[in-house]
Parts: sequence; C-alpha cells; structure tokens
Amino acid sequence: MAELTTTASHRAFEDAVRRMPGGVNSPARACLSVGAEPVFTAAGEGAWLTDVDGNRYLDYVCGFGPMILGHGHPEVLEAMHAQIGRGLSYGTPTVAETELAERVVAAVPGIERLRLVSSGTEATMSALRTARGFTGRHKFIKLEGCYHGHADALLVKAGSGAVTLGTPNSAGVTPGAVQDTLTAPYNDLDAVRALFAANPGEIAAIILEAVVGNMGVVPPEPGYLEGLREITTAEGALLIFDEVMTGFRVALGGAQERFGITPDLTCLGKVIGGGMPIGAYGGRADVMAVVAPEGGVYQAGTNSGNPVCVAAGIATLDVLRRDRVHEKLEALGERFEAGLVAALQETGVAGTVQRVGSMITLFFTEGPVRRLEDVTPAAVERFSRFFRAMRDRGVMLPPSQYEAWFISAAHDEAAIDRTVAAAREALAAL
Ligand code: KE4
Repeated sequence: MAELTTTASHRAFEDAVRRMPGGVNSPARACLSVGAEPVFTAAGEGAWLTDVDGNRYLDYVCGFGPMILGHGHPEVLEAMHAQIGRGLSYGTPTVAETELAERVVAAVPGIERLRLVSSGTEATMSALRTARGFTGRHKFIKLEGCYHGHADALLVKAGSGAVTLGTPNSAGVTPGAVQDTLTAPYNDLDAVRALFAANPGEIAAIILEAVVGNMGVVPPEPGYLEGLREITTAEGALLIFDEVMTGFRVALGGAQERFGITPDLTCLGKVIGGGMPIGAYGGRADVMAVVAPEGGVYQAGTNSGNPVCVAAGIATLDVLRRDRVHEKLEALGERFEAGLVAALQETGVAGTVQRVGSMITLFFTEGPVRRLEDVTPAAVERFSRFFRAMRDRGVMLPPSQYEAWFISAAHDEAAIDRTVAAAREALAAL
C-alpha cells in the first residue's frame, strides 16, 4: 500500500511545534501513541476530510463527536451566518439561549433547568461544584477510565488523551486538589458500595459516562446504572451522568433515554453546539436552584450561551429531531459493527467490536472490554499499526485505542462498506 504524500502536513507540523506543545491544541490529536504525525486538515465536507496535501479521508473522528450531521451541513451554516450578521457576542441574555434550553429540556429526561457553558470541561467541573454545594459534602466518586475534561479534581485515573499519553493522573494537579476524589473500576457496583460504606455521609455525588467513550466504547453492564441509581438515592448522593459525548448521540435523549435511568445532573457538550464551542450542565430544578445568581454556587463565563454557538446548536438539534437521524445512525452502526466483526473473523485477528448507537470501537483484545485494565498494552500497539494502515487507505480514525469512533448522518452504506473493506486489508496486513 503506497503511503500518502504528507509533505505539506509535515511542514505545517514543524511550524506548529515551534509555537505549540506537541504542535496541537489538544493532546488527543497528537498521534504520539499511534506512532504518526498528525495530518493537518484543510477542509471538511459531509463525511470527508481533506488534508493540506489534498488527501481525502472518510472521517470517523467527527471533531471527537460534535459533527453528528457531518461537516458543513447547510442548515447549520445558514443559521450561523444569519446570527453573524446580527452580532457575535453581546454580554446580555438572548432569546435563542432559552430556545436551546427548551430543546434540551424537551429531549433529556433528567434536565428540568440548565446552564450553558463553553466546553464539556466547564460543564463537568460546574456540575461537581453544584453537587457539592447542594449536598454540603466534599467527596465524590469517579470511575477509572472515564474522562470528564481537564479540571484538577477530575484528572484522576482519567481516560481519553490522559490515559493515551500515560498521564491518567496529571502532573501539576496537587494532592489537595484531589484529596476528595474517590475512584472505582467501571462496571463494579461492589466497589462503589464499599466507598460509600467507608465514607458515610461524605460523598456528594458519583459522576460517570453512562456509556464510556473514553476507554474506547465500554457499555454499562446490565444492572450497573440501575445499581448506581439505587445506591446514590439511598445514600443521599447525586447521580451525575457526563453525557458530553453520549448526549444527543446515542439517542435524542442520550444514554439516560436509551437505558431508562434518570440522573440528578447531566453534563452536555459537543453535539449541542453543532461543532461550535459549547457545554451545558443541568438537572433537577431543586438542585439547579443553588447556582448563582439564585444560589450560592458561583459559575460564570464570557462566552456562555454565545449567540453563534447557540444558533449552530439549535439548528443541529432541530435537524436531528426532524429527520429522525438516530434511526439512520443506528442502521449504519449495525452495518459497520457487522462488517468489522466479519473482517476480524476473516483475517483471524484477535479483537472485539463494541458499539452503542453511532459510537463504536474495535479493540485489539479478546472481549468483552468491561473496564480500563481490559485494554492491554498489546492492544494499544496493534491499534497503532491499524490506525496508520487505515489512514494510508483514506480512513481517519481517532488516534488512540482509548477513543470512540463516530458515524455521522453524512455517512452512507457505501462509506461504511468502503471503510470495512479498508479495515479488512489493514487487518490482513497487521
Ligand atoms: P471538552 O472540555 O473537551 O469540551 O469536554 C471534555 C469531556 C467531558 N466529558 C466527556 C465524556 C468527554 O468525552 C469530553 C471530551 N472528549 C474528548 C475525546 N474523548 C475530547 C477530545 C480532546 O480532548 O481533544
């Protein structure tokens, strides 16, 4: 297989490294763990990316989730252009923010009231502060391999880029910042029960990805979410679903709709901005009443509810609902999963495919992958070779075994079949 010409990307990378750590503005894009340099994107269109050398790729990064409608959806762009003509940022409330909030409340079972912010990190850190303010308790539980952004207290045994780079516990985070962070393995209710028994009346909340995307896709085992709901209710702690990735992705109402478990607080991001910077946290009205200016939990942001971001979000959510996009994504996801499973069988490569809706991961280890330690160093190494082989065949995957691949509404059966054929070749060449 001839390697692609990436001369311009290489030059761009050398220029970037001079001014930015790793040449990237997020380590998740660095490609270090897959033994490659990142390629630099010139444009995205539908399901495709074009790099600065003119190479085209079927895109399964989708911006790490936001681009559920594909790149350059006309209705999203039109809504943004209309708003741009009226102004970019006012520092006053706008009606559109309420219109986006209404759409979120109408779709997400656990959200009665919410606050818009500008990233998933802001959403999760604010949800945690709200839970602590509401309960008066300091400690909280996070689960190993879940990634909730880069706020200090949450950078403990974190997934995504943190575990990819071997820094699940980041340098620069002080012992004081994580003194109240408790951790347990994912899919292990007994470990959570033990933490509550050892910290009676002290745990404000448990925060988790109800479907993990940041270990690669790891679904909750039957009874797991129900168990967490029962435990937190009994203990007077809040259940926080971090749906920054799964929100409006695995169903219109997110994982909480798909699995029928209603959390007390929900964090959102990615899809609700349609590709523009956004986040949100929300939940029970009584809990959100503690948020300033109504209550004593302070949280603020210059760009919170930015009119252009909100316009992109509203347009995206309206298209998702009107065109019943999740039905198409489910069908494409099933086709993709079946194709990858067949390719593993035909090539005799040991691996497992895990999928929820249009989030999917091929793990280079015998399944099931139930928790972080099930992802072995050997799997990481084989994935790195697979990643490079797929990129050389015009398929762009997230550059880590610990990430979810995303399908967009711009993908079709032909794109999926083309990707499966590339995977079959790449697996055979491993
Ligand atoms: P941001 O601050 O990156 O908007 O959101 C943080 C976050 C919170 N919660 C979940 C479940 C998330 O997946 C994320 C961010 N996801 C990563 C990809 N796994 C973003 C990519 C990156 O860090 O560049």
